[in-house]
Amino acid sequence: MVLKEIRNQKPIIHCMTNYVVANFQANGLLAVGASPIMAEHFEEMADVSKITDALLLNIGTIRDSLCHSMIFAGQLANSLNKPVVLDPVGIGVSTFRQEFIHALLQKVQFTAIRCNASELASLAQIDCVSHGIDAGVIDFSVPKTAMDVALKYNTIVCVSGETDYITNGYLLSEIPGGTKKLTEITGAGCLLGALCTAACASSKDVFHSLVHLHEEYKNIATIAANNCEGIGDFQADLLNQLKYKANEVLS
Ligand code: ATP
Ligand code: TZP
Ligand code: MG
Ligand code: MG
Repeated sequence: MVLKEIRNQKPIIHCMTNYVVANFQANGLLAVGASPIMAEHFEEMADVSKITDALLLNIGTIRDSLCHSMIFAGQLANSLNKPVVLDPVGIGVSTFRQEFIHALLQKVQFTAIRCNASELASLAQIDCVSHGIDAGVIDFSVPKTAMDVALKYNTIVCVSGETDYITNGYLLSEIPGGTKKLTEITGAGCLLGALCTAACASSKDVFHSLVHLHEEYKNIATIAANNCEGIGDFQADLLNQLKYKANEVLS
């Protein structure tokens, strides 16, 4: 249903994102009927915030100019009551990323934070060694920590992995399943973050929309994995399946 809502609403999604996945995110958003716009310059944030329905802040390849633009865009979206989603990619990798994200969390109210388990640990200031930008060994309770972070920042926390956890601090959904092939391509998490942003823009019941989105994403990925031998084909078929699913729920 969440994909139907996105298709009906056709939200314009402002993605401030990393250069690794920008194209994949744009194609994934188009596949479900949303309209992506990638825009970063500080001077255009005011105009862009007026014409977009939701904002994604993904710090995967963060740099100076983007820091200022992200804070400004986040505050503009807050003042216009438009949803803002944070993907704190690799927050634990550098002190710079940690300090930037903690500053951002003081200045911008997020509708949802989407992350992997190591990124969740950094948000909660729990010691956890990540594997570069990927999740490392997890020796803490992911659902409990996600609930704590959701309460602390008054937001919805979506943690991805073999099992996904979605919580607003009070309600908690666990979503098993999916395919390991999702871990073999870059951008599976970042695309999910872009789709979360579209879901936030398209539904009044954001929590349940995010739960359904995570379920549908795992299901779609499983279909794509069964269709494909290699990861190149898998990445392309993930986009195909997103579009098929979004169209199927329309009819
Ligand atoms: P990482 O940087 O650690 O790869 P990410 O930001 O790419 O994290 P993932 O945790 O890989 O995000 O999540 C992306 C998608 O992959 C989600 O739909 C998640 O449910 C799925 N996923 C991740 N790991 C597994 C797994 N072991 N089995 C099944 N699905 C998985
Ligand atoms: N380096 C910086 S951002 C990025 C890489 C490889 C993409 C990460 O995407 P994902 O969705 O977390 O795999
Ligand atoms: Mg991944
Ligand atoms: Mg990620």
